[in-house]
Amino acid sequence: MFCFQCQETAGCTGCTQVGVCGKKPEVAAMQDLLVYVTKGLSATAEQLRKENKKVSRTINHMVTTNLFTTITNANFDEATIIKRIFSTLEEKEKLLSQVENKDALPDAARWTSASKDNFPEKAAAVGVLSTENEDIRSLRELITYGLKGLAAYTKHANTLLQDDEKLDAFIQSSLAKTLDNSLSINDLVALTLETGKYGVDGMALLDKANTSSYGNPEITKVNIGVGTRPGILISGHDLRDMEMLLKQTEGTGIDVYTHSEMLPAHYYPAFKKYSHFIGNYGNAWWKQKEEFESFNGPILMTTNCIVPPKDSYKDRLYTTGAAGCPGCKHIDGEVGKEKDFSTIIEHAKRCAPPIELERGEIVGGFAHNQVLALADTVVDAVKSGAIKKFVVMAGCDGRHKTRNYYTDFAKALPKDTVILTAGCAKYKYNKLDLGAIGGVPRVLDAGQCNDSYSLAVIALKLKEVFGLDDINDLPIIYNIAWYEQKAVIVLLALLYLGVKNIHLGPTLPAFLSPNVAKVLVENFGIAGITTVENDINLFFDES
Ligand code: SF4
Ligand code: SF3
Repeated sequence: MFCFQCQETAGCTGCTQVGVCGKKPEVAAMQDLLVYVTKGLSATAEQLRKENKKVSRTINHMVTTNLFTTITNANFDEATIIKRIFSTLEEKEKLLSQVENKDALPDAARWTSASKDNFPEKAAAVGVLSTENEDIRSLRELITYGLKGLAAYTKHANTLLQDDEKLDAFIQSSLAKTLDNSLSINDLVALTLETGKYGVDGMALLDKANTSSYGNPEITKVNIGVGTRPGILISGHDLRDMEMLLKQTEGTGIDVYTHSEMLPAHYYPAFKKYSHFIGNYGNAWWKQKEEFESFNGPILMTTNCIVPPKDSYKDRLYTTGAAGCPGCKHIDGEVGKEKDFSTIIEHAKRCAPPIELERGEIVGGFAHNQVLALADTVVDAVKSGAIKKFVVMAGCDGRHKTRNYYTDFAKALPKDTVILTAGCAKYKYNKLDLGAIGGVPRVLDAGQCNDSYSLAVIALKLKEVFGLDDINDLPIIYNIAWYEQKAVIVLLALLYLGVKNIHLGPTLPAFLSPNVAKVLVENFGIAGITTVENDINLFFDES
């Protein structure tokens, strides 16, 4: 196997024996093949569009679900991935029969196999290392990972019945371009930036889907303690699953808690009416081995990040959507239909209540609508000098000790700074008592990683309010933590919006070749992180 798509890749170069995430070589191989056949399906769909034929929503959803399945920590189940490869090949054959100019298609569109016995050999031939030129490989992977993140956000929007054909067509044509040997480095750099543009569109679509379904997030105090009844813990990013679970558990005597990236569900008005929606249990995804153990009840993983579970609670772990884990029960669903969570609810009734980890409250809900409602207060605080800088610390959390940098960095920030966050990166500092400035908390949590979109909307609004021509003239520092591929699309979206000098850590992506890294450094001022002391000096001397 060879995988280097996430920040925790072995030795900062690539996982070759087994994933640091727990991904086994056979699963890695089937993921590589699923990406390949999805590219083949996309190239075929792209050709059909060129021939003015319609591509169905089923195909669009298949592409996004397949890509989502291969995101870090989303799906460890080889059998599910093989099933997806077969159904993708089947759909592709149907499309292929409608293509007039088959000569225009790449090998990936022509390859098929009726038996899975051929899969390992093909997978070995089409993995990341099959592109020999390291710069082309780097750009192809950067684009593919950005598209994986974009596909995940698109799928969430699709689940809430929001589709954007242009977005799907872009995802598919770009996947096809990653197979095209005639594209130059410059072409691929341009495609990388275009991916960022669609990243903004994808996050905007999801924002519309979430807020039109559940209202605009508002300032909310979230309980981090526990109740006395058995509970179900729900994690991941899918708000439609959240809604269905809350509805189906109402009046059953079962409480519902969020974990990790599902915490922002508490900020939505539509979910506040459920009295059995108790609070958030625990921390970011990587602490689940201890926290799922002590939760005592069943856990529903709607998306990444899954840590392959311990036997002691494996029977309590359920997956749905693109998520999957061998030995865990999967709840199927269809867009527009209600899923049936009754097995999980019945399971919860047999369980003990959760063990208390902590007590208290955390505050969040500072997505664009809420922050813009506070705009006068915020602008006055900036004008009076009470707030000197905003520090965007959005992104992902992870298990490596080096990430304690972000806790120390948050603590070391001058008291006249405000942290803008989104994603599970927040768990590194959202329980610190960092205080408030004129009633505005010093940590403003917009929501999930996709709500980084909110941070961009806020920045653009501030630019307008202060009458600036350039987003980079705002008193905003970007010190972003990344881990998986959703953070890649967030990064590309920020680059597209013209944001410069983003610091990315705890390490730069292994998939950036020295030349590609140089392009990002020279054109966008992308940089890594060093020590808290150095970085604080750097950020606060710059102005
Ligand atoms: Fe390694 Fe990350 Fe790939 Fe898992 S997802 S195999 S940790 S690079
Ligand atoms: Fe976290 Fe996986 Fe990225 Fe949505 S849950 S931010 S790491």
